[in-house]
This record gives sequence, C-alpha cells and structure tokens, in this order.
Amino acid sequence: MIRSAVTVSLVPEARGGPFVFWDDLAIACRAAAELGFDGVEVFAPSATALEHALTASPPETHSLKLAAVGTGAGWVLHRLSLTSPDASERALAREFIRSIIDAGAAMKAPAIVGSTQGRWSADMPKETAMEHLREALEELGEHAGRYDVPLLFEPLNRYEANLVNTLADGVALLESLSTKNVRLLGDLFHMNIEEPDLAEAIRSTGKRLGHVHFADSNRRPVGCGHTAITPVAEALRAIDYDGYVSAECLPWPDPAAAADHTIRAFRTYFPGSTAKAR
Ligand code: LER
Ligand code: MN
Repeated sequence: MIRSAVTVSLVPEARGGPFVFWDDLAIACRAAAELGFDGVEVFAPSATALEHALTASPPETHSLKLAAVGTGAGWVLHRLSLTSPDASERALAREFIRSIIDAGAAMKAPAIVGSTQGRWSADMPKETAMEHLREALEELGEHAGRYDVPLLFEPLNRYEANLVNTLADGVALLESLSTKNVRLLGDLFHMNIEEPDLAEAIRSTGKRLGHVHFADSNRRPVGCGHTAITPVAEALRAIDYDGYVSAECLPWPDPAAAADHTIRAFRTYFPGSTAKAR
C-alpha cells in the first residue's frame, strides 16, 4: 500500500527550505490528520529535540505514523558530513546520524541520509569520499537493521551534492555495500533535475526504492509545477512500491494550502491508496 506523508521542520535555521509544516509538531499533526495523511516526516535539530517532540506530541495520538526522520540538521546546524576531510567531523557526523536513527527507530521510522552525505572537493578526492561514504553506510545501515528499520540514502541534485546525483548512482553505491539494509530515497524534485526519465529511473531502482519525496518540478506541491506525475505513479505501482510518498515541498503558498494541494494530488494519482479518505 502506498501511503501519504507530509514533512514537519522543527529547525528554525532551515526556514525557506522544502518543508510543509514548521515549528510545532502537535499543530502539524492535527492539520495532517484533519486532511487524512497517513504519516508525518520530521526534521529535527537533534536526537534529543526529536525525542522530546515525539514524547510531547506523539503522532499516534492523531492516528498518524512517523514516516521517516531527517538527519540534515547535522549539516545545516553543524556542517557535519560523512565525507568531510576532517576525520573528527566524519566521526561526529556518524554519531549525529546514529543518534537520529535511535530516536526514529523507537517509533519504527527510518532515518534519511541526504545532505550529511557531503561532497568531494580539492581536499577530499572523489574516490576517497566514496570510500568514506561506503564505510559509513555499512555501519549505519547495520545499526538501523538492529531495530528492523532500513536506512534511507537520498541522491541529491548537482547543486547540492556531487557524489551521488541519480538513482542509478545510488543503486551502484548500494550494490557495492555488504549491508542489505540501505534503501534509496527518490526525491521527485532532485530527480526532475538529474534523471532523463523519472518513471524509468523508478522502474530500474525497483525494490531498492524505500521512500519518495513528493514535490513538483519547482519544488512546490505536486500539481503546482510541470512534472508529469501520471508516469511516476504508474512506475511506483509497477514496482509494487509500498512505502511513503512524503510531501517534502515548499510551503507554497502557505503550509495549510501546500498540505491541501498535496493530499488532493495524492488522492488523484494514487486512488484507492489513501488510507483515510474523508
Ligand atoms: C533532503 O530531503 C533534500 O531533499 C535536500 O534537498 C534538502 O536540502
Ligand atoms: Mn528530499
């Protein structure tokens, strides 16, 4: 069953970023439940802040699942990355991600490695960076596996990352690992920039696809840009995708309207999948 989710950012420093709801998990959960979403995806400043928010405002109270948790605050707030030229920063990045894996796994939610993957540079040659990335994913993937949740790895577009830009790059990376517990996150915004054919990329990724970020070409809610979503939805059905399609898009024109646009699009493109049609 394909399920719907919507993002909530608890990181004020990320303002302007692609998150639908902001600042208050309880308010976001109430709005998401009211619209009929199945889950929420939470981007928190730290594992402690995430645990605190989830304890104070459990998504279950609103009959919502925790769909996934982001680790990007490690980069946004502390400039930590798994491929930093500085070994102590690489170790801190792993520690940060491990702590978010622990906090999310308490609610059976996978953690996402996106911007914390880092970049190659003059100080960090590409092959060495890929080796650091592989080592980190081996360890963190196995760590997540102890909770029986996957680790999600997200290819990002060329303006944000330079190691893994396409789902095919991601599949090659996963195939080079011994852990089988890392899956790919296909973000339709990044894919719109990098993939020659979004539907074909999804078909080729198949069961390695573990999560989808649902956004249009301009990162507005689906339906507010020019990405052709019908072939994307057909490809997801063709691979029997059974994860979340999670709205990581700009809160355009405002959070409530972005969430409303998204759930309408979800019901249009995935009829029968919406668990909680109202
Ligand atoms: C994270 O999910 C993502 O897509 C990045 O573009 C955020 O900067
Ligand atoms: Mn994303």
